[in-house]
Amino acid sequence: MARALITGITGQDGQHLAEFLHGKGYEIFGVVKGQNNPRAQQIREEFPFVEVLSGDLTDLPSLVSCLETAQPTEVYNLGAISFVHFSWTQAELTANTTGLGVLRMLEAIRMVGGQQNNPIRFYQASSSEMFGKVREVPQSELTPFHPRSPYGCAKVFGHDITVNYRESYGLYACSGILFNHEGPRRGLEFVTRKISNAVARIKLGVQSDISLGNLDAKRDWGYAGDYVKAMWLMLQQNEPDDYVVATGETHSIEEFLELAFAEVGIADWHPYVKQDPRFFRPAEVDLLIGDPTKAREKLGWKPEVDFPGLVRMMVRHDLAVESAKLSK
Ligand code: NAP
Ligand code: G4F
Repeated sequence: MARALITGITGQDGQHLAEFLHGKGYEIFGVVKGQNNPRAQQIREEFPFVEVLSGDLTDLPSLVSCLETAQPTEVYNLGAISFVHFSWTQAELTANTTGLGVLRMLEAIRMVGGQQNNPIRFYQASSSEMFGKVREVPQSELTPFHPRSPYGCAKVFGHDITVNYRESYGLYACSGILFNHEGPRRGLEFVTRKISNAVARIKLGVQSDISLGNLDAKRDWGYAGDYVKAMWLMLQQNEPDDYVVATGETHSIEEFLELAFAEVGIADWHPYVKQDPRFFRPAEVDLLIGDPTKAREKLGWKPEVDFPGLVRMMVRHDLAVESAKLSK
């Protein structure tokens, strides 16, 4: 039976991936950090088919122990400090977790899987943030990196060390360069969910406005449920490789606001949106738009949910959640 070990199981992608792999009949092990992580219980309740293991990307022995217990055929390294703005606040922690954490997992795989014909297939969650101040439009697997945040720098290290271990040790190691992907499981700190949640609360009269930073930034936004399928497909190929996963469309924060407010019948969003210097970044990534040609041609992958569908899904979800809270 196929066995998957997932770091970042308590995050957005970890939950989608666990659901997806469960549907494919995998035995699933999820790594949870901390001595009493409150999100571990949520995983046990919502995903009873996941065996929760204790581990931390900053602690090599714990990763070895997780691998020894799970004996996985596939490892998905989704764990990271993933909030770009936060990475300026705790840059060293970000480098240690998001960057060096990848190296630790690769070393753990070498230790447990053996040096020759290592049977463990490895997926690294690389990011379009690595393109940063973009050198070309759209961005493909061949576009040079120019990260703009401690997070982006850490992801470049994680990406490069994954490629290096593949080339040095013949590991089956893939890196998915995923562009922004969202959905109802997105953390409230990220701009899309912050907006969908606020729009729902404004519609219900429990919040008056929303404070945001730079509204001009453009992102290639897709649906997380579509993107975890691409992760899995990468590990089912004959040869390991790196792939851009994106929709090939870009939209501004203002466009997201427009659609989100329209979904609850508010035609003009401007009176509800304030700008606050706290939410601007020391260095911004102005424009991201991916070229997913390779993923489409070699993996047969394409996104199912489009931009209006994504905004609608998130706003409707948050409206239902916030309404339920009010009726309690
Ligand atoms: P997320 O919701 O923020 O989840 C991050 C996960 O990492 C959480 O489960 C978190 O655990 C875990 N984690 C943090 N520090 C850890 C540590 N020291 N050891 C082990 N686990 C740790 O992120 P996501 O959106 O699901 O993204 C998944 C991965 O894809 C991340 O690596 C992210 O950088 C990358 N990525 C995301 C996107 C996107 O648009 N979503 C795009 C490109 C790449 P706790 O819950 O305990 O904090
Ligand atoms: O939603 P965001 O915080 O996502 P960001 O920075 O693009 O990073 C996400 O996508 C990356 C892939 O490209 C991942 F690697 C990473 O882990 C994460 O999942 O911000 C999006 C844009 C930025 O330009 C930001 O400046 O929205 C702008 N923004 C404007 N006001 C805001 C806000 N972002 C946040 N989080 N909060 C605001 O109030």
